[in-house]
Amino acid sequence: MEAGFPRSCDIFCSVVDNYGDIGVSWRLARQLAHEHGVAVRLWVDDLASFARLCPEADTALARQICRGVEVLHWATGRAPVAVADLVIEAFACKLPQAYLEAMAARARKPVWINLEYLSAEDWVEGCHRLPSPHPALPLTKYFFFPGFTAKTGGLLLERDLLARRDAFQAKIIQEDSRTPALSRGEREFWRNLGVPQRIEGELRVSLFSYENEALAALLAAWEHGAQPLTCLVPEGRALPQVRQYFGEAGELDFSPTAAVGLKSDPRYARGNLRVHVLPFVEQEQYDLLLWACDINFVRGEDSCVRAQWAGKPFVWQIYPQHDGVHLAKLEALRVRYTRGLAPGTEAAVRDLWLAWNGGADIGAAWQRFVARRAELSSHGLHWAQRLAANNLALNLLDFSREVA
Ligand code: TRH
Repeated sequence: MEAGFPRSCDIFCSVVDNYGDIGVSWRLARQLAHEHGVAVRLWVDDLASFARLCPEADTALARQICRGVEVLHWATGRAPVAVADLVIEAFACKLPQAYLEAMAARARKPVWINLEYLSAEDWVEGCHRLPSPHPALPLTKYFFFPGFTAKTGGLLLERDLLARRDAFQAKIIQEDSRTPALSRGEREFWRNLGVPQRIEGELRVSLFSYENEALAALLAAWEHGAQPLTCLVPEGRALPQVRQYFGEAGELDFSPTAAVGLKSDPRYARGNLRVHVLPFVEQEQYDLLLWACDINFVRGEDSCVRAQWAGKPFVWQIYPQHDGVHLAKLEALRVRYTRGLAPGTEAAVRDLWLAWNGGADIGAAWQRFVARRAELSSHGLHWAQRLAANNLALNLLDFSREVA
């Protein structure tokens, strides 16, 4: 198959819950368009969720161009359009029947991919690239699994991300200075966000999570801890608990400032803990937050991957499922990620991840985790480097050429 294939791609995304589905779809869409010159159409059924990630999007428009990607409101009853070379249904969303029929009618059949959820479990290798013939139409769908090993589809990683991260994090050498030597990028980032610069000896933590039973105990451990700690909480599901911890009630107003589009307000302080609430920012800005913090609490799928690219120690709250199967998934990543670490460090990660996902005694687990921060920081950079060898967008394009 020629190198220029595929020239066009339709990504279909049905937003089930939260921001992970559209977060991954939007990231993939931009990568295919910007880095590989593919004409991408992103079909999304919930433009309001999309607009959280792409603030310039107009939720009233059925069709618009956002950052080089054609974004279409995937409304039921919409007339079929010309079928693309590559068709991706994100997370097993169901393609419209009319579109499927148009795919089948095309002389040269499009490559049809079901992009699956991310898991570090072993079974993924056996399911990645499996074909699934359509029961009635002359079409074959292929399962494409992101993952952490060479036999999976890999992870979404922008071409220049790690270089940008390194440039952002590069420390300025400051002789005779007692304050931490931050890079200019980092200093500007905090200034734009309205968050004070670090104070001596401070630990800076980002906290993106679902409602979490362990949150109050974690905040208490930080409040009473020996080290000053600044916690940055993006607006969202954890916020009511944070506010409750500080004895607040009522609605918050998140009107962004016109100048920078970011405003950090309100803030809380007690003991050694300061908390700043951040508005939900664009994905690129969220990356900067992960790069600028010492430790990141992340959730779901995409923010968990971004924390791994950040190379900093991270704590993952997995998306909970009724039957508890998520715990096996949590353990699978924990085992892969901690392989090769000193036993005490491995145990520290295990204990904190478990405590954060429904276990007990998070205060003690936090102390042990923080004590291992130096080892986890250098490990995180190596881990990111290792994962970077398996790039999902490249693999997807190679696979499309192979099966076309
Ligand atoms: O929002 P999530 O909880 O999404 C989840 C998971 O994807 C889960 O696997 C899925 O089954 C469930 O939804 C339905 O967490 P996730 O995956 O981290 O997605 C959040 C996205 O939001 C991610 O792309 C990062 C982005 N983000 C921003 O762009 N700005 C922000 O300020 C923050 C906090 C996040």
